[in-house]
Amino acid sequence: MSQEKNWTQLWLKYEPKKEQGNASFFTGLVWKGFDHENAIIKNAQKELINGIQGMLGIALACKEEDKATLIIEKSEDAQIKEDGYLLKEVDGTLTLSARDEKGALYGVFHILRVVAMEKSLKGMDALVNPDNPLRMYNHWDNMDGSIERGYSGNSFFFVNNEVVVDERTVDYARFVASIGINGVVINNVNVKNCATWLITDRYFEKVAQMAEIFAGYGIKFFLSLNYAATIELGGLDSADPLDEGVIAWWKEKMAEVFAKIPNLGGFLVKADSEGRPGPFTYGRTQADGANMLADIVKPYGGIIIWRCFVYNCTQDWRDYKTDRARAGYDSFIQMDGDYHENVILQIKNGPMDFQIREPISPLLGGLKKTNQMLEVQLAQEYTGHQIDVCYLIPMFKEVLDFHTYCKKGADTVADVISGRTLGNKNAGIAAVINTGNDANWTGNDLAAANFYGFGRLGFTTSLSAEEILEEWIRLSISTDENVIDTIKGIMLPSRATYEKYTSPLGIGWMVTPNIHYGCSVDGYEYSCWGTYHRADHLGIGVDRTDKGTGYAQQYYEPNASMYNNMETCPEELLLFFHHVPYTYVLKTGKTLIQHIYDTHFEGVEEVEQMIAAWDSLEGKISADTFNLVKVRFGRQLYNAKEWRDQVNSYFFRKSGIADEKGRAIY
Ligand code: GCW
Repeated sequence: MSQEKNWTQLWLKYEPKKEQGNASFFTGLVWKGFDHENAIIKNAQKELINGIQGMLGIALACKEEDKATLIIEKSEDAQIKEDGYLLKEVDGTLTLSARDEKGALYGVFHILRVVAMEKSLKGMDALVNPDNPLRMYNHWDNMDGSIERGYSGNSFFFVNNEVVVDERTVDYARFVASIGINGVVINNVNVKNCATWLITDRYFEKVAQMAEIFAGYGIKFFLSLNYAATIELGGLDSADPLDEGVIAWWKEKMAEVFAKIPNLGGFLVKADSEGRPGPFTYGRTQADGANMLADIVKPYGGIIIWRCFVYNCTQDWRDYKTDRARAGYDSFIQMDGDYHENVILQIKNGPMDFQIREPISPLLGGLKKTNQMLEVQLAQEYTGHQIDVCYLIPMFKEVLDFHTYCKKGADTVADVISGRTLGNKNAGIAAVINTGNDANWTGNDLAAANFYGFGRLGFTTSLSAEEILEEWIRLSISTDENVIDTIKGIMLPSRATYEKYTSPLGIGWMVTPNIHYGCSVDGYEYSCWGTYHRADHLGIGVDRTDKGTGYAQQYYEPNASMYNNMETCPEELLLFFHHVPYTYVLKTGKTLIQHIYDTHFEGVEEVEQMIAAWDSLEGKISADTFNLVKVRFGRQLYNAKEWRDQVNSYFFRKSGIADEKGRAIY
């Protein structure tokens, strides 16, 4: 941490490193074909110099060509795609070839990463093209400084309804660029109050400054838009997407906004969702709304990212027909093919809302003619608030690997969102980020693995969750093998552990309403949110088969039949799709009720093991990290025990069936 900064440098620490034979590559640097005045190139050069100075103590200088040991060149090589690079070592010279400035920047970060991990650059031969065209972070930051679902302090973008641009903005841009992120939405999708005014001259100056900093790191700047701005800003009485007056207002507004914010990539829109206005209010479709805005931003190269999180949040719990899980698909599928080329539909990974376990949204790949983007959540809203450790990359891997059966040979979610399925460019992956102005950025130091990992995964989808985790540990915590193994042992299974002590077999939602931390089995059972477990004295689960809500039929075959049948439904999702008797025997030979008891006891035991493993790191890692995480582990254990005892007692009381092992249930 540099002296004047009260925040850490995460995975870009640039502290002294073992040289591993790498020093010889940094005696003579030669740039070829790139413009030295280009902001991205300047930043790449600065990063390289600082990094190599910090890690190897070498003052990297530009030399004549015959003394080159590191060449960074602009290349037309067809195998190198947009944002991609080729890194190759031949006879002691390392060459980084890139098609564009961003590729050069990403390649520089690759070099720095290898040095920081204390690995060797010798024999390097890596062609790295990004898998996803758009790789975005979505901030849910409010202009008063609060963060919706933020667990790491306040916003570093906004304070007291003002936009903040400072050294931290620059560090943020460096961090996200270093992991390949190329788009950032800075404000909450729930656009209210001052945030509606971000597209006015009240904020243009600061917003444009931030956008320019981002541009220097290859990051497009995006804003969340208030769909009803015509009313709230424009003084019109409508936001009807087909209304001439509404269209004219937006045309004038967008001309102004794109002129004032040159690096603007476009907008993210949450409409007709959770009280936000939208086209449905005017009897129009989601496509009408998205296309209207998209047509208007098109001349400026802008895109409209339109969220699909549309559902009835005023449901009656007595109603067994309405199924929130169906809503996204039902609201968007009919218009497949009607969305214009610069609209991207952004779809949450699951049909409900970022639970620890959900099936993959059937809209992903369900749409066959529409640009799609996957939305995941790093902010641990339902997965432990960055108090509990929950490494989420394994879950995102499952999502990406899922076969939708939308197209032979290119049907995984990864295929769909990368553009491989449809051959489209407007596609990609977005995450609701888990950062705030805490010194360590993510509240729990270990939650930074998700911050780091999402970017790496978005760039290179084939990386395994373990590889990504190991990189992050080496860069952020220690290169000591013993430490690495210990932290891997804690974090790799942490999602499974969290799942064990919380809600069983895909049912979700047994959380404290509103805050979403801690157990409340019936907290949402009689609510308006469409989030029910339907437990009675005989069994639990929601019938989403063809005899129930019909949600399973939203998938292509063979998925539809697989989910429809209790015997073939993957057991981790059993209660999502079926209402199952407590006495039903699972593939393990255990009854459902015994499975619930066992997993809840195991979950707590696993947290205890994690804590013992963490304690063994005392003195081997930074004391700050050790102590901070230790405190959170204490809170996690308390939380896990509450979950265990409340869930087990609840089902014991409902079912009257005792635990076979006679453990304490209340
Ligand atoms: O899960 C819900 C959250 C809301 C959030 C919403 C969304 C930004 O509880 O806080 O609003 O999802 O994704 O729009």
